[in-house]
Amino acid sequence: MHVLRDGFGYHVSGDATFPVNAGELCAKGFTAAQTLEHPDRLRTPLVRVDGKLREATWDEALARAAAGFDRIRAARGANAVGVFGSGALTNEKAYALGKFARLALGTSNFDYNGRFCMSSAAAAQNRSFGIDRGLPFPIARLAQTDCLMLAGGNVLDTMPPIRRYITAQRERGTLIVIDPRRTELAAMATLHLQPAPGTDVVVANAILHVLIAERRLHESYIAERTSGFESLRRVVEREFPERAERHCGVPADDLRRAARLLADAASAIILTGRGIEQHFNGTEATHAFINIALALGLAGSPRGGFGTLTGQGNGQGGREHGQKSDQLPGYRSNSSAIDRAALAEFWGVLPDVLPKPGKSAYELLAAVGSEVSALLVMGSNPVVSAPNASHIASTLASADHLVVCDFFLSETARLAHVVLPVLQWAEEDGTMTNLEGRVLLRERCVEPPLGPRSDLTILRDLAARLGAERFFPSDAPPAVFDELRAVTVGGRANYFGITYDRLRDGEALYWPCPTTDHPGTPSLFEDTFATEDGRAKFFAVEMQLADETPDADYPWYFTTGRHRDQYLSGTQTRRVATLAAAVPEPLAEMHPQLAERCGIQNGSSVRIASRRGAVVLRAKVTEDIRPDTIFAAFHWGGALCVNVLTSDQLDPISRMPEFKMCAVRLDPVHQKSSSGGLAL
Ligand SMILES: Nc1nc2c(c(=O)[nH]1)N[C@H]1C(S)=C(S)[C@@H](COP(=O)(O)OP(=O)(O)OC[C@H]3O[C@@H](n4cnc5c(=O)[nH]c(N)nc54)[C@H](O)[C@@H]3O)O[C@H]1N2
Ligand SMILES: Nc1nc2c(c(=O)[nH]1)N[C@H]1C(S)=C(S)[C@@H](COP(=O)(O)OP(=O)(O)OC[C@H]3O[C@@H](n4cnc5c(=O)[nH]c(N)nc54)[C@H](O)[C@@H]3O)O[C@H]1N2
Ligand SMILES: [Mo]
Repeated sequence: MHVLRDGFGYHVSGDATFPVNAGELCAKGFTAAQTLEHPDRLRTPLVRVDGKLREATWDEALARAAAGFDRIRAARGANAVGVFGSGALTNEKAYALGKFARLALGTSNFDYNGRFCMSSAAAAQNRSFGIDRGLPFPIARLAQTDCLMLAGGNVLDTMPPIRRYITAQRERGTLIVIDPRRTELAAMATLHLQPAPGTDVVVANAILHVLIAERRLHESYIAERTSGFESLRRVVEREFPERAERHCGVPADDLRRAARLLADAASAIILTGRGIEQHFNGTEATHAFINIALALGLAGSPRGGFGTLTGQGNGQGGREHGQKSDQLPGYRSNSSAIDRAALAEFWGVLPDVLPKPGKSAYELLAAVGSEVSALLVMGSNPVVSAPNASHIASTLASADHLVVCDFFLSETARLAHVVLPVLQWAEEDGTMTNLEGRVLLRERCVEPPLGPRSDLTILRDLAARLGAERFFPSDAPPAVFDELRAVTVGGRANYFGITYDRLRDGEALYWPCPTTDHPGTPSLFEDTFATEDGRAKFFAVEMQLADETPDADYPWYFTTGRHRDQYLSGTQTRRVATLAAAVPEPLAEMHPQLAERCGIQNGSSVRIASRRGAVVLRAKVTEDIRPDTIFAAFHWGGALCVNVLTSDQLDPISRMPEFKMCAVRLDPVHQKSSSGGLAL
């Protein structure tokens, strides 16, 4: 990526020599420079005095931030101080933030927004393969596969540069898309399965049922490379396509056709996205698709593979370096005594000093104001992006001490006691790890403005004020990366051989990369899986109903996702004029039959209510969605925040919230009614 400056400001362009995207950027990428000099950019720390945020010096703001943590820790114990991190952070920052939580604060209660993103995918891949790397193979393989199945991913909107791989794949073979909406991708597919939200386990099990019934399994692969197939077979043998059809609404013949398209192809790849993972049973849903990939002998084979599409900029690296309490840097586990001892030795502390796993992201946010009195937020805006958002807005508003590091005054920062303004992506160095497990160096390309500071500097300075100076010898990204590399030796995500110099030389380095002359590992699992016995594990999973499903009072499914021209909680993209003009508000997508039944016209206002809250949005009446389902994007706060509707039921394995299904009712809003309308 290049950033140039002319009389109109900064401009971003792609790097045509970079193989992953061949220089192609999405609308968010090439407009990203508009956030650098945006008038809303925070340039001075803010502190809350007499209920209001006012400007402060760095000294005052850091002193207040640290004093608040110290006071609460002394009064209520270290676990009363929480930390909430992000997949937007570089590897260096993710590592430093986890170290800060463990050693400067000593708390068990830290997690990050990736719990809302990749946790179900990660849990399932770890359990089945022993390692979680989004794609265990280079992304270019997508273009070379005869059959591609994408379950719950809308990649043409959420990863636009992937289009060239999908177009090439489509020219060569067949594409199966599983989505309650007919997205542009689904419209391109050979076969589009349109299940009711939250019923993907049924879809996958029925496909596997057909593969078993029609004897299309890869028997020798199952025998030699996997374990657990027999108990799965017993479960899946009951999942007749006709029975599945009754649960998920996908015609039985389409389920059969999906199985045959997969089995007939000489090579096949199965990918999952948030559509199947962000559910109370998202880990099991991911297993259901891994099961198909294993039954066909695809994972770790040149004939195909299984992968998940990583979300945020550093969604992959963000989950490898210890910014969540159940996991240690280098993708080590905090439940393993060996892993704890290795890290403790490296950091020069006794293993007992390392806090045990604490609360997961939603549980942590929900505990603020009660068990947790203080919170440090770095790189997230949970007031907009957490499920059951009005509840989270009220818990955060009741914090004794909320410190937010951001470059804009996000909805979350508005509630803070201390706001620390940070540098942006173009203004400092750092590494990110992409969805293929390939480490990228993002070098500083513009002069940092006066005022904001790096997250790394803030962590070092806070640590010094908390008496933990010796653990943070440097805030320079290369020095922090060198420490991270050394810590990962012996871990599953071994980065030791990856250096800034090698990355600058343009080497394509995929972890694990244990030595500086090691070429990295573009493809995993070719000979063995990373499980204890080297075999990939089948998991017998069955459809379960969520706590909440449509009923007489709340008769429709509501699901959420993204728009191509907005990003996550919208703090950045809502401030970019071209993007805000292209997509100024969330629309409630619904089928003409549903609209008619509820007395709603295209473009009119509709009140959507769940058991937790209500929003008024404008309706987009479209045939591209199931007649029992409403979809809206979650990029807005305030009166347009759709997360006030979503459910906070959590996946028992991954602790992922149920973002993709809740039960709602719909009522037309007459423009003059007292309940408001868009002006709310
Ligand atoms: N433009 C844009 N791009 C982004 C982002 C963004 O905010 N904006 N965010 C980034 C991040 S962090 C992430 S995690 C990725 C996410 O990337 P995706 O997973 O592709 O995105 P989503 O829109 O959340 O969900 C994908 C699809 O799942 C469908 N879906 C909803 N419920 C269900 C269900 O129950 N079953 C099935 N099978 N499908 C369902 C939705 O209709 C939607 O089309 O995108 C990344 N890219
Ligand atoms: N209903 C519904 N809700 C969802 C989802 C869904 O599909 N449906 N998806 C979930 C998913 S997958 C995700 S990833 C989450 C994400 O949701 P959030 O965690 O809220 O992510 P962002 O909107 O990217 O918030 C990042 C904030 O950090 C700031 N920021 C960016 N980079 C940096 C940095 O380097 N340092 C610091 N200090 N700040 C920075 C930005 O300005 C912004 O305010 O939303 C989740 N919420
Ligand atoms: Mo995400």
